[in-house]
Amino acid sequence: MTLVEINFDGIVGPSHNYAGLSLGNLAATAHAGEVSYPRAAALQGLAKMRGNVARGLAQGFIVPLPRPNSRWIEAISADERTDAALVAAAWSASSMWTANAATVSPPPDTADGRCHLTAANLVTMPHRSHEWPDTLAQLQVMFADRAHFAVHPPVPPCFGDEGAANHMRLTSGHREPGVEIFVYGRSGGRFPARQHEQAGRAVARRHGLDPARVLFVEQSAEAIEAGAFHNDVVAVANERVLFAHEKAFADPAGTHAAIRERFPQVEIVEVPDAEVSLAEAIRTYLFNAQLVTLPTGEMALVVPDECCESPAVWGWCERMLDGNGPIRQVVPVDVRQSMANGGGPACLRLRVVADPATVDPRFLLDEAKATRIEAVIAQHWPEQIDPGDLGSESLGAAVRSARAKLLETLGLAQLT
Ligand code: SUG
Repeated sequence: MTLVEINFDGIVGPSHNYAGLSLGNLAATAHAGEVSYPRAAALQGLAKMRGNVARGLAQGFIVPLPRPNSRWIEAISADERTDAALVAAAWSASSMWTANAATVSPPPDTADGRCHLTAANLVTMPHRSHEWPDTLAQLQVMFADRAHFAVHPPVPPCFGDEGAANHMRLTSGHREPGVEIFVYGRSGGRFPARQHEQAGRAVARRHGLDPARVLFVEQSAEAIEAGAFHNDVVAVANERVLFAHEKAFADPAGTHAAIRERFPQVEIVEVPDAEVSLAEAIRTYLFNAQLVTLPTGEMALVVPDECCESPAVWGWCERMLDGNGPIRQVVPVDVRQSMANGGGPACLRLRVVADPATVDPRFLLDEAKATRIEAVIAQHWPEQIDPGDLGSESLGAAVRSARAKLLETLGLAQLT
């Protein structure tokens, strides 16, 4: 068994649009009503994946879910079909942010030595609440090898669960046992707290995690209030490193102490608010970065281009690189179409520690397959969508047929 971290990116779907559906997600709200560019969005996402393949990292993907979701819209009464927000919810390409697809516990952490995945219920936002049945079905195909994977349905909908976006893992190496940190928010503020504490606890139990190597940490209310609707907007972990904003957690000192107690080797790279304000961190998505270990053993931070354009953020990155901290490279990528909906490089990927040989190979990416996917996107993805077009029959047909072409190319017609 060769366990490695595989990043499964969401291929941006052909219905990518800006409908302003996520209260508390400041970027999505600010861009509501703008024209989107699905083809450019999907090509940006694919270029990010290719960059990581070129860096020697294992890369996979998750295909877009069927949109518009006719099953869901048919469950809604005829009158409501004319409600623009419900129509937009049925058309949303939000499954592209695969960090919200599931929570993943790698084999070294679980009681039965399998990799456990629990699909997220995403109940807080209506447009995301109908993702899970198709996500679950796809995960079951991707990880059909029952000797190595256990794929679970979501936790009960009374507990909002947004998946890996609120989950971090610290370990001396991906194939070693880790400490899993489940971050949750408390409701009562201006914006919804999308991750419920009990959801994390239920996931930890069903994954068979050792209670001595699990932590439940409260996200700071100030961070949620400032637009950090998921913890991965203000913190990210990779192997022994935790990279976080000073105001990410409700009790930073207590959180650091609890982490050190369970994992003394941790290196905490904390960005002070005085150097990069919470608002600037959220605007640029510095923490919604992919913190990855390169084949050389060095760590790189794959950040959105927006970080380079911020004097405060880029200045901080340069000072970090001048020092002798554990993060040795900062790699900017252009994912602007996704960023405008509040989704950075880290939102676009689900991390799974597994032996690639045990994963359905149709979901693994190499350069030749990237070229085939690129051709389908270039030929079939709509060039642009005005939110006023959502609901149109001709656009619906174009979106369905674009997805069908992709599935056909990948040998995944069974997901139709
Ligand atoms: O759930 N945006 C997504 C962004 C998800 C980012 N994921 C992570 N942080 N892991 C969300 O808020 C906007 C859709 C719209 O408004 O049309 C949206 O769903």
